[in-house]
Amino acid sequence: MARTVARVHHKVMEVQPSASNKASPAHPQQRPVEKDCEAWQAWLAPTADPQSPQELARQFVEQGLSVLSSGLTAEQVEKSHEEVLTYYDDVMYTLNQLDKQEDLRSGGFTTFKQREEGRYDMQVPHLDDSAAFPWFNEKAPWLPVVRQILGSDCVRLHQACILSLPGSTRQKWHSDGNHLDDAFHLPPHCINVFIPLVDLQSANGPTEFIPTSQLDWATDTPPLILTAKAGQCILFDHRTKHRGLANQTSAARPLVYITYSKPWYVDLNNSSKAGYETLPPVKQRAGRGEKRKAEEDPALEID
Ligand SMILES: O=C(O)CCC(=O)C(=O)O
Repeated sequence: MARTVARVHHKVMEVQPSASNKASPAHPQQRPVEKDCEAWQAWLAPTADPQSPQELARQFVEQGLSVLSSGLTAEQVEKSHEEVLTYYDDVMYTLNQLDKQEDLRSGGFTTFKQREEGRYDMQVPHLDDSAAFPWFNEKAPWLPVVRQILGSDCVRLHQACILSLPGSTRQKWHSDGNHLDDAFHLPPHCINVFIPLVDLQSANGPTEFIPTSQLDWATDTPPLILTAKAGQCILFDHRTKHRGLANQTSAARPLVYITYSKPWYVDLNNSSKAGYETLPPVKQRAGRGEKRKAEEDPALEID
């Protein structure tokens, strides 16, 4: 078989280290294509059943990503959104109380990291609670697609939320994991599912992907910005090139992600705790949920 894959590309070997963070040298003339999930699927396979696990797995293997438009319900999104932002507020409150804001700015903690200014990668403990959040656990609507791609013995490696705050900037292009072989293109071994908890639009910084880059890192396929609705799911191969865009709005953009892999895979890059302190016990503020609602809706009165 012909060599189709370039070596090792992952978070710790990001490309495009341009000082000004301008367009990637790998895609100098390529304007991104912006599509909502349904439009992208209709373009990929106008006659296929867009939600069937088989068709989504086929698109995933071909493109390096696929979308499940019927993801979480509005109620599930709302409860998850509230949990994520409340947890973020509690962590910030705790760090302020302990005067540990500087530790966060210099990288963060094992379970709460600062990726770049204003972009946090935080494990939200309660989301692992199957009784409270079954849709992120054994009732996750994307599981049939994940199993179709990785096999029925696949395992869940990790769950967290990327919170991109107003003013966060565009990331560098990167992938989340390496190819496992230098010479042969192997089937997917690790995938991420992104579940935005707000509607994604150009202004609040959706994730930009390079379809087919899991096959060829230097492909000239134009970048794709999927303006997924809250609760729709984007599944992508760990080897697919992507980056989060800048959040130019005044609202946070939370995006839950869950990583699944073949049972034998150990994700050394993303699971490393080396160099990070443990997050101190998180203190809950009095009236936490009510306080946030009141901030969002000044007409709402609280005691
Ligand atoms: O924020 C995003 O849209 C993507 C984040 C991401 O890819 C990362 O932090 O590795």
